Amino acid sequence: MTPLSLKKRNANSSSSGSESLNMKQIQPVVEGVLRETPFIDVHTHLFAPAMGAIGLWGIDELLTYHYLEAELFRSSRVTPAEYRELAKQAQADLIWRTLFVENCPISEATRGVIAVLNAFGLPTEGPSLKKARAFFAAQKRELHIKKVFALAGISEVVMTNDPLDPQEAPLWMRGFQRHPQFHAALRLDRIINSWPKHWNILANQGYQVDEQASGKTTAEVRRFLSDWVERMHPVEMAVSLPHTFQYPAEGVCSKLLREAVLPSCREFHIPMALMIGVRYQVNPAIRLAGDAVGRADLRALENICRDFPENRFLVSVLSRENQHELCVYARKFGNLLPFGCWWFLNNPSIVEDMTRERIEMLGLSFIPQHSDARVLEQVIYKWRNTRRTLTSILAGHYRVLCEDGRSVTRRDIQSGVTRLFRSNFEECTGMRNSGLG
Ligand code: RAT
Ligand code: ZN
Repeated sequence: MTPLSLKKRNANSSSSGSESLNMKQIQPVVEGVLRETPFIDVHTHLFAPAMGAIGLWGIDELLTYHYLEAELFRSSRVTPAEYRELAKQAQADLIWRTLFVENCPISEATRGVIAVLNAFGLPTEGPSLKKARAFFAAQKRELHIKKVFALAGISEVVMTNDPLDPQEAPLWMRGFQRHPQFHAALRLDRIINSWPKHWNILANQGYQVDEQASGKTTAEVRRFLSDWVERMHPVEMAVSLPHTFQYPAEGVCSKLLREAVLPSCREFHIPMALMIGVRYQVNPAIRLAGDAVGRADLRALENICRDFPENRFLVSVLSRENQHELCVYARKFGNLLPFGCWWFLNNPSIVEDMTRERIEMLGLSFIPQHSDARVLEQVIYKWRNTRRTLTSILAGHYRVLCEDGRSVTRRDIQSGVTRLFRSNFEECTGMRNSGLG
């Protein structure tokens, strides 16, 4: 069902929402509030419509999502090299045949495609993708985005914007029509994680930097960041970090964080999103699908949160084994806001565990989920799944609160859901006050 806007919902609401709910009423009210509250999707790989072809959408992109490519190589004898030789439609056909026709699409990522097809009334079975291709080809981009956001129950998304990406950077340099529902995030992986491979791009643009990050380098990286903040108006800076990440440490990564990136975040009053725990390219043959996970030493996070008390940090960790520690650190540091069940964690069984623990330890002071969508229509299934999983979890927590002697109202539930899926992020980024984004 299409979520209503906040305004419309309030107008439709027959009661003030302040009456106590009985045990039986709690779950349906939670379900309704989750359905009707438009969420902010705080981390995606989607792009504003005016950014053109780098924004992925439609059935062929949905089927060649790297989560599904990883599954293809488990159920087919095709090699990664043979798969790469195929044109996009042939890759999509192969994945459809292998994972959806010859096998039952029961995994999380395959079921997602089914849910998207179903949301648009398209066939979910059979060998041919003809109808789906015709449907997506007929969509007008702007209108389609509106429809998709409404089906997903989201009001806006945060993109991932890499200033050193050879396809993306020229778009920002030229300028394009910004879209109010697509916020920028200044993503710094190439600078923070692989400076030796990228410093010369900055040097060629006239910044006085060197490979060792000596001399004027950190001041010049700050100048670079300042130029990009002006260009992008990002709601945050962001980086994904390996499971081996240490702070403080010898080397360029620590130095750039300490002397350039975090001071810039402070200067511009924007948070830093740290996504920790990737083991990059354990199988390079399958490219984007080839990253894995490793348990990180979160004392690095402890050191950062303590050493930079004026900075705000949005943090997601990839290893399941790190989740408890992350909650403990969030209890120690008010400048740390845990977000999302990232990547390999975005499966209902794990989301359920993590979310229960976060509520028990942090109340409502975290952001339960982001979609990480790379293909527009994925937000439909990813947010549907989140709402489904969250309904019983939240209802359960409100019911035990009731049992323990505190009445619960619709208003409590509405303000809780709004805090989790909107205002924690709005406050952390200051996006509503600053006009950024
Ligand atoms: O979930 C994903 O698609 C990953 O490949 C990554 O994009 C990860 O979310 C990231 O932002 O680095
Ligand atoms: Zn991502």
